[in-house]
Amino acid sequence: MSISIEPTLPIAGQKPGTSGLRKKTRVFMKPAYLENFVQAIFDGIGGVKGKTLVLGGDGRFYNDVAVQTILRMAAANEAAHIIVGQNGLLSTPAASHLIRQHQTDGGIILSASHNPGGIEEDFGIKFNAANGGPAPEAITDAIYAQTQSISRYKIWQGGALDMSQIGDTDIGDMRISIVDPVTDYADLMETLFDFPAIRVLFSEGFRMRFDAMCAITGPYAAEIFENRLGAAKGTVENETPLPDFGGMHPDPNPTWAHALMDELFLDDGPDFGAASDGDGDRNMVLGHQAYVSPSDSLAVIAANATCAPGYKAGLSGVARSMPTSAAVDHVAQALGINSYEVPTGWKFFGNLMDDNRAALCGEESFGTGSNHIREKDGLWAVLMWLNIIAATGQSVKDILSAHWQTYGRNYYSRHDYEAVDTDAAETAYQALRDRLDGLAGQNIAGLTVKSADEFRYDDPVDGSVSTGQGLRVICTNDARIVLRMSGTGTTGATLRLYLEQREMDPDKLSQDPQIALAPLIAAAETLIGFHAQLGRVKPDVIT
Ligand code: VG1
Ligand code: CO
Repeated sequence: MSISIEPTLPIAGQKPGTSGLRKKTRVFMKPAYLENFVQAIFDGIGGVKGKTLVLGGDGRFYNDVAVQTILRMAAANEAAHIIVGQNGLLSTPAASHLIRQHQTDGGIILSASHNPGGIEEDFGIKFNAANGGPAPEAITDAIYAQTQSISRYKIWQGGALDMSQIGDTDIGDMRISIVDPVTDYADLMETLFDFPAIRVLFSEGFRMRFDAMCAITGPYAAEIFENRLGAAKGTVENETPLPDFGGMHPDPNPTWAHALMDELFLDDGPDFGAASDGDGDRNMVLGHQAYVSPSDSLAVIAANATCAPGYKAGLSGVARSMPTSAAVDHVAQALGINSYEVPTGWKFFGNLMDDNRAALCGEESFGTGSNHIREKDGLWAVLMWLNIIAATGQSVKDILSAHWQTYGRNYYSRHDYEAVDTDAAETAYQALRDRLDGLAGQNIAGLTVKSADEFRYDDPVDGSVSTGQGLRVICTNDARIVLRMSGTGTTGATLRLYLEQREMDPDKLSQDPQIALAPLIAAAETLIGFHAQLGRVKPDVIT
């Protein structure tokens, strides 16, 4: 085989964000852009000589080209074995599972997740470690350092590889195993959930709609819901993954999955609805005329997980990202288990799961998962809800109301201001940051501030410290305002405002969250000035 060593120069801006490196696809298509970053991954993890990696992506535009490049670079860097999904496809949860199942040295996932795809949209790449989880900051920092000093990359010169046939092939001394992307993952789900009980539910006429949003979960969802669980054919819509996701924005939330929302709120709408994102790690859960906020979903799952065979022994602990509502904390307290609070991004849950401190984790951004893998897992969450419905015989709406009656309700909403001018966003963020120390005791638009700080995380397992993880303003009436800058956007800056208000009065548990949170929304405007300072009339996305 012929290996060439190509001279190259560092390319600015290859710093991984909340979840890998995400840029416009055209940026990734520039000469050496992908190659530099892949070589930096290899060098940043101490080389890949003799190692085994998993490789796959969500099928977005450029996935196929990038898979070829990465395979040829892995061969030139003397990797021993690459396990790759057929046609270069793997959902993020399936990739995490394969890394663990085959005990590989890690994996490379090609996705910009919930960001739109296509030549004019976004592409991304991230490295997952041997535990199956997104690389922790120590590794992403090492990769970034390599991008800043890189002088060469290695690539095998050869023709295109056929990714369509399942089986093994070799390039030089490196073995490539092309595997079915769905089967192992679907098998894992069968070990965790009560498939016979869910099958009975469907056989009795339970109606579900799953919107795969033309992204990676279509084939997984069709196999699991329709083939293995007997849901009616056509339950899964937008089933075929497309390079541009059919022009859709594959983010499962009420804004981008509005067609599904509309259907579930019809008088004769289905009993249950769900959607997933570009790479399959997010989920939105809906009942007939009921929307489950991700923070509530986490809490309900924590309270009911023992319904599912894989969790019948109980949860060792739970964890949530800082901006996620405290609803799950109240369940943890009742169960007598620990609840951990980590920064935004799934990579922070890995240590807690590896150390068996947390078995269930969640983020307000439609991410939920457990220690069955080390990524959030959209279909897992949907199956958990189906299992809970089958076990309790209750509707989603009834499960939610009962939960709030028992634990109280944490009204919650996130307001996103997207593509804000970067300097203006940084100025607004810094202005609040500068005021934090003096806020305690102040009255802001009628609310009294109890404490305010910038979140930092001291990892209890490895002692690592992560600073600058979002601004928190906590009020005396069990309310909270959080402000963060997104680390996944690719255009300007995205400011995320997180609002939370706890309500214990049993007669006030079914309000519209935007109304229940109105005083907080007003206080946030006074503090941050989205309208007054940034000229934004309303948020771009409300979840
Ligand atoms: C967002 C979410 C965060 C999530 C991340 C990756 O990050 O807020 O909770 O972990 O996306 O999800 P940010 O930095 O933009 O707020 V995915 O499904 O895009 O990998
Ligand atoms: Co995702």
